[in-house]
Amino acid sequence: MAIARPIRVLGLLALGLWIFFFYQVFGRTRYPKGPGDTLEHMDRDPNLDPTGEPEGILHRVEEGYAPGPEGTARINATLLSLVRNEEIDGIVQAMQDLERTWNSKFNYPWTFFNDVPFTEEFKRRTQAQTKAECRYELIPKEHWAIPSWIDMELFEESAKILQENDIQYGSMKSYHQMCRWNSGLFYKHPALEHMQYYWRVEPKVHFFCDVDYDVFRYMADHNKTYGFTINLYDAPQSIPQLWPETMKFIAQHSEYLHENNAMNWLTDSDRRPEHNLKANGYSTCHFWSNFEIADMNFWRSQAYEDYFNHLDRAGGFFYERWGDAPVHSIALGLFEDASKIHWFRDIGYQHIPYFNCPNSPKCKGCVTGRFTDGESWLLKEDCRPNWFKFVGMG
Ligand SMILES: Nc1nc2c(ncn2[C@@H]2O[C@H](COP(=O)(O)OP(=O)(O)OP(=O)(O)O)[C@@H](O)[C@H]2O)c(=O)[nH]1
Ligand SMILES: [Mg+2]
Repeated sequence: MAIARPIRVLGLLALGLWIFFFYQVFGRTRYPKGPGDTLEHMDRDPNLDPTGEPEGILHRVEEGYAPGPEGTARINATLLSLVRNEEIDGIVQAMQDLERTWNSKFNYPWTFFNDVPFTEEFKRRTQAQTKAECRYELIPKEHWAIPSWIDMELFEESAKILQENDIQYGSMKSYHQMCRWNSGLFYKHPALEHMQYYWRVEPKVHFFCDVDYDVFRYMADHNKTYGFTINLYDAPQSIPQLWPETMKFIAQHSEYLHENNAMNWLTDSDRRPEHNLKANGYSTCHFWSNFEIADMNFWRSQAYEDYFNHLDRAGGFFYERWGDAPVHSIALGLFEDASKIHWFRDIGYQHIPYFNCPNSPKCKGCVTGRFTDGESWLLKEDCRPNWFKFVGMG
């Protein structure tokens, strides 16, 4: 019996819809659901181990952390945020998380930076989130401006290539300026002249775990330079000349290499050989710098100053999209004692789409050991196992 053509078409359409429906429900690789999801990428995820506070001396609230001059237990340190007026909701949310889990106990000041003046609304709403002092600082023009030696035509051409390679924000001028400022200028702002440590906070990030000790004094007491939570691979197309330029610098300044450096970590080519290849010798693994707790004396050292100036002159902050994360990470990996780099495994953290979520009763709102809540391909961006292997944890 012949079936009329419109009916056949409808039948086929219905069948197609059913196949699509079943594929959506059962067929697609779903995003990772929780504990153990990243295990295929490493033998054992340390985030699944019960996590407590770090060992050694810890300074607690009882020692005197009230807001104002009574808070004498505080050291020279600040929470630090480069942020736009339009991001007010995002920074308020991030402040609420960090105040709830940590700073309402320790009352470290917040310092906000912007390339344009902060609005009164921004000041009012951010100050309302904390008992601690808030400072609002304008970035000097000469710190933000694109350097005179950058050829803007070449920048525009390069931006097109970055865009073709799907490099996020590659053609956005201000993004390049932001990366350069975060790499080599923020700690030169007069408002930070007397500050030694900072904790960098971005809008919309989340903090999940109660932290009951002074993390800045932890850094000082344990002689730590840099603290991180997440390690990621970078897009090699954003930094093809970063490692070659770094090698040129090292050839001229071998005296800056630390004897206990992390060169083996920086140059790993076992886990993602094609990344190392495309980045010309650098694994692209870096400390994800939207979270960092660090000692600015390292950035102020002669080694880092010379390194930053070398990179700045080479132009890659504009002709490529060198981020402050790989720049900071490479400098730390080469010029610092690797034992001064600390994984803050106990600080539950999220910047979309990645997490650090420890196994601890102090944490709420994240899934223990979950690395991402995005698509499953994001898992391969995880390079924490490289660091764990390097420091002998994995
Ligand atoms: N004042 C100011 N802040 C900026 C500018 N560009 C970026 N920032 C801040 O710099 C930080 C990093 O910028 P983001 O846009 O978050 O960059 P990202 O983290 O790589 O990208 P996302 O995945 O979109 O978060 C954030 O704290 C921003 O608020 C700018 O032009 N002016
Ligand atoms: Mg961000």
